[in-house]
Amino acid sequence: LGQKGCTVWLTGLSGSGKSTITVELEKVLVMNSRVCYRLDGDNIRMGLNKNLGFSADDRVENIRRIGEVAKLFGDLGVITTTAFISPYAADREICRKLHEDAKIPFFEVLVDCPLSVAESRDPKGLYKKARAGLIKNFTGIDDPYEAPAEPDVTVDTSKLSVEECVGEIISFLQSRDIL
Ligand code: GGZ
Repeated sequence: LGQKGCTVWLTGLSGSGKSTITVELEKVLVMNSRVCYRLDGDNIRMGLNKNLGFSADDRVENIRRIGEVAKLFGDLGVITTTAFISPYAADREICRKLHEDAKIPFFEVLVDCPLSVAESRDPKGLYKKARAGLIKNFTGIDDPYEAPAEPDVTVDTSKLSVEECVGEIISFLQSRDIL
C-alpha cells in the first residue's frame, strides 16, 4: 500500500465505548485517505474466534489471535483498530512485543470510565445478568480488568464526547507521524 501500518489497540470495560469510538475513528482515518480495518467482536468473535468463550484461557487466546491478525494487517500498511476488553495486562504486552519485533507501531488506548457508568449504560443487559449470577466471569463484576499502567492515550468516556475521544486519538497519531 506504500503506507505505514500501525495498530491502535483500545482496551476497557464492556460498555466503556470502545466499539463506538473505533467506528468514528475509522471515519476520520478514511477521510484522511488511510487504509484501515476495524477488529471487533462482530468480525472476530463471530468468525476466527468463534470457538472461544470467556474463560481466562479463552480470553488469552482471543487476544493472542487478534494481536497476530493486527500485526499481519500492519505489515500490509493498514491502520488496524481493535475494540476488545483485553482485560489482562500480560496479554496486551505480548501483543505489543509482537508488533515491536515486526517494527509495527502499537499504541494502547485506555477507554476509561467508572464501572458504575459502564454498568448504567448496559446496552445488552449483560451487567444485569452478571449481577444476577446468570453470566459468570463477567469483566468488572467477577472477573478482573487490569487497566494499563502507562497507556499511550487515555480517553474518559464519562467526561468526553465520542468526537472528543476520537480527536484525542487523532492528535496522538499526528504527534507520532502516523497521520
Ligand atoms: C465480558 C462478555 C462476557 C464476559 C459476554 N465478560 O458489551 P459487549 O458484550 O459487546 O462486550 C463484551 C464482549 C467482550 O468480548 P471481548 O472479546 O472484548 O473480551 S475479551 O477481550 O476479554 O476476550 C460483552 C460480551 O462480549 N461478553 N460474556 N463474561 N464480556
